[in-house]
Parts: sequence; structure tokens; C-alpha cells
Amino acid sequence: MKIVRSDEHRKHFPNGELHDGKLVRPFECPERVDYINAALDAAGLTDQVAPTPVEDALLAQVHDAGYLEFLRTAWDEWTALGHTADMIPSCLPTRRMNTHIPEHIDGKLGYYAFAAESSITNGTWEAAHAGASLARTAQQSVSNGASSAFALCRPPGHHASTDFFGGYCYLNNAAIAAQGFRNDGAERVAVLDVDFHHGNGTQDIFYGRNDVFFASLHGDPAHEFPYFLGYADEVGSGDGEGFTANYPLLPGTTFDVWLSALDQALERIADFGADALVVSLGVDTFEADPISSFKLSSDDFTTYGARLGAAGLPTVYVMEGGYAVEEIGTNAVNVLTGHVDAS
Ligand code: OKP
Ligand code: ZN
Repeated sequence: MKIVRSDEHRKHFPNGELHDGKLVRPFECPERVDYINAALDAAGLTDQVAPTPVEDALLAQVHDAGYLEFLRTAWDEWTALGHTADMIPSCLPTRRMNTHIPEHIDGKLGYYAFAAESSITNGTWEAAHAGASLARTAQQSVSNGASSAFALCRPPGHHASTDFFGGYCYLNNAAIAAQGFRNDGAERVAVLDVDFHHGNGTQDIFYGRNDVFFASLHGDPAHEFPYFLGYADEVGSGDGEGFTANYPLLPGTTFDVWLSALDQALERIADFGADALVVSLGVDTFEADPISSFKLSSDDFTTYGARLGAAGLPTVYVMEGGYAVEEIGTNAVNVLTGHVDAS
């Protein structure tokens, strides 16, 4: 398994996250990567590939041009007004309120956001862009013949859609890897999202397409973030009808139930005939995760990694969530070693 990582993620670390009515230290913090790096090294997963920058043309296939321009320039526009604190969206469009894109940076900030826990800071664009480059590089190594690769992306990406950020996500790394596979010749690509939270951004990006199949196992949105997408009756639209599969699971879900949903998702992916697989790897399904409610143990990650490896597809793992920071390395790397040992 090829490993793609960098230190650029450190440029993104907001001062606070709006959580339960308070600004708290963000759960999505740079030490997450330190623990994963240590576990990769301890497991001997050190076959590294140096990242190359993701092309603007690929970013523009996945994201809206105005949104990319906003992300690139937001901090400069904000600080030009004399602001020094992080950018926190506070006025967001809701039903019947998105007819125009405002000109004021405060208005644009809300327009391009879907949640208020995620700030934009000095360095957010650089870190997110570097993360997208890791995903693209991992995908290219697999398109060039490696059987699998892991992109240690931070910030995560699966909540970011064509034109909005939120849920700690700015650029959709998994979608960029999937589109990269298509560009490099794969006819059919599957994205399997095993993060605790529904990958609303990835689903939205591919919802009308039949060349990218999206499957997600996640906390039932009736009870869990992102609340407004990820229900079982969302199956795709137009040409994409039948190419999205959601497995919402109740808070408290145990591994046996989770694993049977995984097997159903893998069966759908096999029926689809995927040429390549992108796994949105969030390990916030762990029993001790501070913001999630599933009951997986560290050993369970090895077990399901083996299921993924046994699927036998060229596979790119893209790091998403996981907030039990001291265990995040063990849990993420257990999936990867499970995969390698079974494939
Ligand atoms: C990102 B990823 C807690 C509400 C949820 C956002 C969670 C983002 C998760 N106060 N806040 O999918 O791991
Ligand atoms: Zn998550």
C-alpha cells in the first residue's frame, strides 16, 4: 500500500469550533495526523509517494468556479476589512433565500457554507488544497498500477459539495480521487463512505451520474449530523437513479449490524462492476469517539479492512473523520493492514 502524506495540513487549525453552544477547541485537530503517522510507521506502512499538486482542471470538474475563487481569496478579503479572528459563517441562506450571491465577504461566507462549526482561517485554502493533492496523487499511483494507496488528508472532505463547505470539510478529496480515476481511464468508480457521518458532499456531487456509484454507512440523519441528507430513500436522480445507496444506522449501532450493512454495500458495488474503489475512511465509528455513537472496537477495524481488501478492487483510502485522537492511528491503520493482509 502506497502512503501519501505531508505537513501542509498544519496550516489549518481554527481557534474554536461551535459545539453545544460554546466555542471549544476543534475536535478536528492537527495531532490527529501525528497519531496516524506514528501508527503507519509502527506498522511498516512507509512505502511513500511524494505528492504532486492537484490540477486546477480537476478541481473545476468537482467544484464550482465561484466557490473555488471564494476559498482561495476569502481570508485576504476578510483581513482587508481589518478582521483578525477566524471567519465563522453566521448568516446562512435557507429555504427560498438563495437567489443571488452577495458581494460582501460576510454574505459570501454564509452563501458558501452549510454549517457554522467550521471556520476559514489563514492557511485553510493551502491545507485543503494540499489535502486534495494527496488524494489525487494516491489515485494516480493506483491508476499507474499500485494495488492500493492511502491519502492522509486533513482537513477531511466528504461534507464539502460543489459549492459549499462545512462539517470540517472544504474540498472533497474523495470526489477528487473518484473523478481522477475517471479521467485516467476507469469506466466505473465506486465511492464507499464508512465515516460515521453521511458523506453528503460526495453524494451531492455524483447524485445525477451513473459512472460513479456512491454508498454510505452512517448515523441516521434523523438523529445525527449532517441531518439534512443521507436518508435511505435517496437513491440518485436522472441518469444517477440507482447509483446512490444509503445505510442509515441508529445511534448505538454495534459491529455485527454495521458489518451486515457493509456487506450489502459491497454487494451493490460488485453488481455495479466498479473498476476502482475510493474509501472515505472515517474512524469516528469507534466506540470511544467523542462526537459519534457507534460501537466499533479497534479490532473491528481490522476485520472490516479485510472485507474491503477481499473485494479485490484497486483502492484508494482517503482519510476523513475520527476524533478519539489517541486511538485514531491504531484504528485507521488497522483498516489498512486488514486490507493488505486480505488482498
Ligand atoms: C466531520 B466528519 C457536534 C455536531 C457535529 C460536525 C461534525 C463534522 C464531522 N456538535 N459537528 O464527517 O468526521
Ligand atoms: Zn465523521
